[in-house]
Amino acid sequence: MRTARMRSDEIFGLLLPEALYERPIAERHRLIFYLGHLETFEWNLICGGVFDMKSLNPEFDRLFAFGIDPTNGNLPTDEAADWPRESEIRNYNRRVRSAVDSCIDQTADERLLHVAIEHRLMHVETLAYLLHGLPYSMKKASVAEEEVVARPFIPRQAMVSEGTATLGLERSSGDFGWDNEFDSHQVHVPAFAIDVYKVTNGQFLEFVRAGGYEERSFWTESSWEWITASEMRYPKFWKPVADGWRCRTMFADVEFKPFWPVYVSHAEAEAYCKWKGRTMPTEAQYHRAAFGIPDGFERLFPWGNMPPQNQHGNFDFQRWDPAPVNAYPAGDSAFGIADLFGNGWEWTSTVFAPFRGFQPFPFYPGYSADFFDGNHYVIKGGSPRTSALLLRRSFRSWFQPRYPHIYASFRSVQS
Ligand code: AVJ
Ligand code: FE
Repeated sequence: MRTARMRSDEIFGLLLPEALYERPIAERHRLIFYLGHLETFEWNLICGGVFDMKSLNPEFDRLFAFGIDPTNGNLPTDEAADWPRESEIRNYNRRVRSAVDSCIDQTADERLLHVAIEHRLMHVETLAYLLHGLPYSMKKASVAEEEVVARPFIPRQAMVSEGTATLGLERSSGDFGWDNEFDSHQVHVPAFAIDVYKVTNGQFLEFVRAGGYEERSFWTESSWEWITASEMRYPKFWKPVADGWRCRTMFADVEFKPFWPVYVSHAEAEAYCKWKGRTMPTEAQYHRAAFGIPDGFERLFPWGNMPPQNQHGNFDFQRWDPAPVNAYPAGDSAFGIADLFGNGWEWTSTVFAPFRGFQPFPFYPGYSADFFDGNHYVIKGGSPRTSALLLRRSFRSWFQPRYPHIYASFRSVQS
């Protein structure tokens, strides 16, 4: 919890004070909401939820309780002035933190502590992508990041032999997992070919140049509606300039990075695959490619059973931005596939749905169940801003298909 708080303090520390009341992504709350949300969530879950402690601020306990998911175009209509002052929230946060600390040792159900910590860490990533799109002038001076130079490579596909993928987490393991990670089960996966590297900016540029955003047949009906209405013509993380493109990183616009993974929405990734005559991997294909080995056994991590270390991938806050797709060979899976954990989440073609045996947490019933609506897709892996704590095989995240703001990459498969 101490480390997680350090991470969330760090990200709020990047903002100049006036930026706190901005709403950089229309479908999400203003940044100020998240300043209260992390502590309120923990208060409601533990101090209020388990210990029935007397509220420090009943209004805040409600105001900051839940984030929003963009549903049927209903965007928040609030104004900056509707929100409490920063100092009031920071004051409340200080008191909540010490209340949470006083409860931690006495909380019998350890899952609540995992939920609190992982919830905070997930929002540290949410905050990173929310801040990403802000004008650079709203952020404090950046930390200079060492460039990872790309070694030459040739994009290719690898064969993944037929086999079994274990999805989910065994209840009897006693390991923590969110409600959507249970039950564990096996899926038979026929042989397929998959991109060894994530699709790069350079490859995606070929799609853009080929008129991919103007060709109706690459898009589903709702995606086509979306790109025409929003006039999307290129990935959100790119910036058009007179002689080509630049990349929008956390702290600056930089030269185009052809060997970085492209970050795009599910809809754009799907259109690219359609153009290539391929598909996106299913959740089970991702598992087989990442954790399978040719003769049948499975690993805990793509690289083996060793816990994550920096050389295994671009995750756990090592960097703010991507690295070339072949920068972490120590992280390759048994099939020789690169970057399956880190350097960008990976879109799958699997609609987010419960596994057989799913049971919502009684203390947080809506965490997953609110999103079993057929309009969210599973993402796997992790990004540069994903804590190593979340890098477990069974961890699943999900987003709507036309949400271009997250650190999500993809690769294509051929069945
Ligand atoms: C699991 C990352 C999709 O950000 O909407 C945070 C995590 N849920 N607070 C999200 C979450 C409630 C969730 N994701
Ligand atoms: Fe939340």
